Amino acid sequence: MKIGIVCYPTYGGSGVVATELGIALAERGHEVHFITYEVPMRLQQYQENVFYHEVDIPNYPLFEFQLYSLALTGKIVEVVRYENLDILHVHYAIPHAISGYLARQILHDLHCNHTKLITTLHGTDITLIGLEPSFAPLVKFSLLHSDAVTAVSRFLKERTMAQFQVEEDKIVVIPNFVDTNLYHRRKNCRLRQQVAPNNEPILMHISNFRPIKRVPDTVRILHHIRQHIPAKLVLVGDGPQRSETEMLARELGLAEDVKFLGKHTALAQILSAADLFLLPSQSESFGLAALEAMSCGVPVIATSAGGIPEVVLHGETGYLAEIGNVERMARYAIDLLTNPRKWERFSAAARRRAETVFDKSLIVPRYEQLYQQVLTTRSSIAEASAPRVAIEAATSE
Ligand code: GMT
Repeated sequence: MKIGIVCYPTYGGSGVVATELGIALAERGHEVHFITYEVPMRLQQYQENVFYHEVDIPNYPLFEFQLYSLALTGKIVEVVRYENLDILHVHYAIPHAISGYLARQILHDLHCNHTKLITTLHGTDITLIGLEPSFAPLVKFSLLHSDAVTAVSRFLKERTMAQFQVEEDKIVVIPNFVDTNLYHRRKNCRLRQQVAPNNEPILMHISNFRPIKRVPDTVRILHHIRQHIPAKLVLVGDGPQRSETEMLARELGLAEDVKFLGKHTALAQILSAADLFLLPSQSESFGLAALEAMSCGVPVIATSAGGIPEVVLHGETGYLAEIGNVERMARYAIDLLTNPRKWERFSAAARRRAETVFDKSLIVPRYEQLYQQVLTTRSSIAEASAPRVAIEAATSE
């Protein structure tokens, strides 16, 4: 198949999943065209069957705000038309699903109407930004007019159905995946020796440091743990809450025990240094970073927010606590860190769950099947008979 992938290329789970999916599809012999405004972060090497089309966003004095969605639409039209794509797979509803829909309407007028539109929902496009009154009707419209919609967890599917009154059979759950051959625990990790010279246990967190991740809670958890046992915390990534988190570490006298590594791509090596992964999020549709940690044999201590319980099994591959309950998360961490046999059991179970449930060899074929399925059904866009009632309902919410 010839597949176009639209995603946010920079830091963020949706772009990571979209890029890894594109690479995996290319490895399976499909021709994959990425349409993004920057080379996707995880697409740093030459890859057979992969092509990259940059969205050029024109600057003009009249446009006080850049017209990304329209520039993207124009690029999609060009690529679909001249590369003759079968599938256009957009990741993150806003504005990608709308740009995809608009592009397809334009292509229809150009007598190019065989391409199917798939939308994958990742999380905040439904749970946060998608709720904005100015965006909600657009999200609903784009879901109704996609040939297929996927969600990365059951939680996200249910939330979407409830929020946008979308029919159950409109959304297919295809969970995120990990390459367990790449994400495995490496021995003799140098980071470990640098951060914990006295072999202290290492807690780790990886994210884009947005408020929804509650990164300062990782420092509060360390603070509680250190009242009982020594430990270090490694924070990977960058974003709005980094300064606040650094300040908190200094205030609590933990500046020497918290290492901020900044943004990194060599996550499998870095994760190999960790004894526990912390994910104290306020909301999380899936928690890809937790899955990558589990694949490296790192048990996860997280909140029970959103789709996290679908990934991390409480009492088996990690522990879950209420949002903000840093004392409880610290107690769980101490329990695992002071009980080596239990830690070994959790570590092995985490790795096994990644291998047997979320390995890319199990999940990527599910996208291929979905593509095949939509390719054999009639195009829905040509009719353009939008279910008006549903759209009006979303507008009035
Ligand atoms: O939260 C992020 O790190 C970025 C965000 C995105 O859409 O780029 O991530 C969402 O998608 C990821 C991949 O599907 C999920 O693993 C994350 O749970 C989800 N984030 C939230 O729901 C907050």
